[in-house]
Amino acid sequence: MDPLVRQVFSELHLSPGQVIQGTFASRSGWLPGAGSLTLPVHNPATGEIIAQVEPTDPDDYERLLEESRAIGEKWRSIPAPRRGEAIRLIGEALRTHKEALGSLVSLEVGKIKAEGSGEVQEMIDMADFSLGQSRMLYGRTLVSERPEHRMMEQWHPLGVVGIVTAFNFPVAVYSWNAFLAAICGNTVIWKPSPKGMLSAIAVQKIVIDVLSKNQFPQFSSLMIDHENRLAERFCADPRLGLLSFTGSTAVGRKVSEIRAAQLGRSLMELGGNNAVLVDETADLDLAVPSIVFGAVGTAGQRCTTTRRLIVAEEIAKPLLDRLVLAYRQIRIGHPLDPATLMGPLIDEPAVERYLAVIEELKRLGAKILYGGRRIEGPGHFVEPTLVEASPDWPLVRRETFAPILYVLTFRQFEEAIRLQNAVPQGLSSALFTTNLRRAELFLSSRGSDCGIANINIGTSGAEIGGAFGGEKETGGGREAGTDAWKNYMRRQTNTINWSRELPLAQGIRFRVDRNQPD
Ligand code: UN1
Repeated sequence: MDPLVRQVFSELHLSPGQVIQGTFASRSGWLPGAGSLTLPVHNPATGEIIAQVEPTDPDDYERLLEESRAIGEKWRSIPAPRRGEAIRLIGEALRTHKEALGSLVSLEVGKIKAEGSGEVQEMIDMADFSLGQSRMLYGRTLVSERPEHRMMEQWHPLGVVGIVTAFNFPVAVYSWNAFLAAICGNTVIWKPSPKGMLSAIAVQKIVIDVLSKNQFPQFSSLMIDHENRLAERFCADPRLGLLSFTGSTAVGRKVSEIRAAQLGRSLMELGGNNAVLVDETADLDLAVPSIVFGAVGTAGQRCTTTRRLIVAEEIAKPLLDRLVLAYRQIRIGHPLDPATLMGPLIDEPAVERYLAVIEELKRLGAKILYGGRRIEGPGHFVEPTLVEASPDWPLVRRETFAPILYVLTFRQFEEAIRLQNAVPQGLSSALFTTNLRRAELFLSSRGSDCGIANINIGTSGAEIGGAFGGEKETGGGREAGTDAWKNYMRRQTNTINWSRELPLAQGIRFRVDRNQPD
């Protein structure tokens, strides 16, 4: 085993060479899996197996649910600012292990080290944010229409919150949900993607270590699923006060239907098809690096990845020349090599989906300006691809989780906005311009229809302080910043009568004269 991997494993208490347990129940601790089944963890840059994980025994599912529910009764009776203190301590532990955890994320999902560490920083930021929020679970006092009555709103926890996360942000998305859910008084059960399970286990170990050292209840449980044997049961479980799902639109749609059928709450963060618009007044020194980071960062596997470039005809040539030059300099390689700017795709099926799109583009006669090939050798590497496309092609409307950037052009600015909005997804969007009127139009109700709309910065790399999520097929959910905490709570309206009368609302008179026996 590589010395770095050994060091990362030992710092994060993962035993190299031994099968790692993948189930943590809040009271029973780590549970053995069922029989001899183990799941390999691959390094997508080399194809090597770096660990073996024992998935959750389906027979343990009930125990996970019931223990989480039981521990929730204790957890929710701890005052919210104390719960915030638990999250602060987790944030401190994440600071200590930032480098090791960042490296593990890079090793497991192939994002470059800077992005792996950036993801852990996103968790630390979420911990700080949640600590502050734990003192701000504000309800309102309302004026009553009746004399000597007081009304107020309170927020209460939902119970057990289910969190399903995707491989591309194997740890940060847990923190968006779990840290806020926890300060709100919920317990959580986390089902990570099987392609990001080792990072999830490492995070779970950090969390439980902090909680047990500080005598806090274990609010976070983990289950590693195999072939979706537990996922369906989990998503359909009416005992979950909320199911937060991050993943593809296709799966999210199914999960949403199951939840809606039982009127259960869900929080959806699904696919994006994000565009950068560049008008003829744009500062290309800002636009070029933003487009490259947006399209190539995380090898095009972010939900916020820039997938469409919508550029004014008169500026297309200079912009594309600069982009091709920049693409040529992108160092592709092992994600832990500091010179690398783009790592591998997550697995072989992802490479096949990339190649299928390239084939489709060739059939359509598209002009590929850069890239379009797989890089032979070990690992799942492909070239970042820049291609002229037509907005009418069905593949431009789809989200392909790969570094393929479609270039479209426009003449009128209104047309650019129309193109931006003409896809089923609505996550992130950006406009590069120095024209104030266009900037404001883009952000107005006649502009971008996305949950995120930026001026002179790219589509990806959002800060946690803003609510994160999008419209249409992106699912409508908002996570992380501003008032996303309300997702994890139920609202209760209280009316308190401190008078000696019983006036009814709306002035209704309803009274029996005698209601006491003589
Ligand atoms: C995702 O790809 O699921 O804004 C999340 C960003 C990151 C989060 C991406 N902060 O790109």
